[in-house]
Amino acid sequence: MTSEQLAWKICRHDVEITHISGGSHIGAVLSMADIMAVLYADVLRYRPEEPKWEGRDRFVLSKGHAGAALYITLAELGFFPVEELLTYYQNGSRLSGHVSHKVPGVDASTGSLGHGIGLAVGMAIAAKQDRKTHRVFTVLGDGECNEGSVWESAQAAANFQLDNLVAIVDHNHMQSLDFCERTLYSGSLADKWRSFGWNVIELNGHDHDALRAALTQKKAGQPIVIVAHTVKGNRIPFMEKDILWHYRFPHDGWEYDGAVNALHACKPEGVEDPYTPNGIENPVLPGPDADIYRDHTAGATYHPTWFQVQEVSK
Ligand SMILES: Cc1ncc(C[n+]2csc(CCOP(=O)(O)OP(=O)(O)O)c2C)c(N)n1
Ligand SMILES: [Mg+2]
Repeated sequence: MTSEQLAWKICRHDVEITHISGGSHIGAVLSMADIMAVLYADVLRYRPEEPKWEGRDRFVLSKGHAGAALYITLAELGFFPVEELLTYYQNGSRLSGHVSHKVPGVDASTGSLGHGIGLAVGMAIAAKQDRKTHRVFTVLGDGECNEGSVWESAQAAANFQLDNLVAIVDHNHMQSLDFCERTLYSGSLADKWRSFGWNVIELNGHDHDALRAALTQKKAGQPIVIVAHTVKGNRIPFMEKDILWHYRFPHDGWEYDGAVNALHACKPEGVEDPYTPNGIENPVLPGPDADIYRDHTAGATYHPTWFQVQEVSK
């Protein structure tokens, strides 16, 4: 499967399993689908039939609320049956909303923001001490970077010269209730990581070629951080940059139908939709009172003019 196909599959399953379960974090998954797809299609070393294989690269989803992105990826790659995805967020399922290490292929349980990167740093130190050649990758949220523990970890990684560690920050400018810049503005993320001694690469987090090139780089003696500029809710226009879709799930009617058809409008060649193979005929359309028309971000203007958001916050 190509990274483009895998990315689309992540989005399609995401719509389905949040819809069925009434579970959260659809926007956070859509934001990082391309990052996960390039990592697992082209970069990480792993063996689905042997999830604990010693030589595997480690992956920690520090923004553990987007667990569906990891579960879907692992299922699509054969770590466990794809049909199990339909149990996501349900009572008794091992596919808990926040990532669980009980799922084959998951290296660490996460969900308490600010903790995953510390685990990744520990894994990278251990690999060096044991003279192992695997690498450690972790994905953080930009809101998560408000956590002090992120910066303790960043400091330690630079101090221990962890060139086997790669952090990717999903820089979508949003967290759970508002823009990052209006919640706790803390300056340029790239500058901050640079000042903590990391090798910083900034790129478009939806550009697979740029991601591939960056994720395969190595610089002796320095950890790498990729500040990936992304759009929360990417690929589904009515969800993009709308904070509502941090927690909301696609309800029956125009929300689900519209999400499915938005994905069908950008479906790559050679990929099958396991739920609605041809999209939805005669989709329900939003009525005049639909939430889609409401402004959920109090009039703030988003990227590329997001600096205006800082003005609002002063
Ligand atoms: C320590 C901690 N505090 C609060 C939360 C609740 N929470 C879940 S997601 C989220 C926002 C995260 O924003 P960001 O890191 O930017 O992730 P995004 O969804 O935008 O990728 C918050 C505050 C949490 N999971 N952990
Ligand atoms: Mg964010």
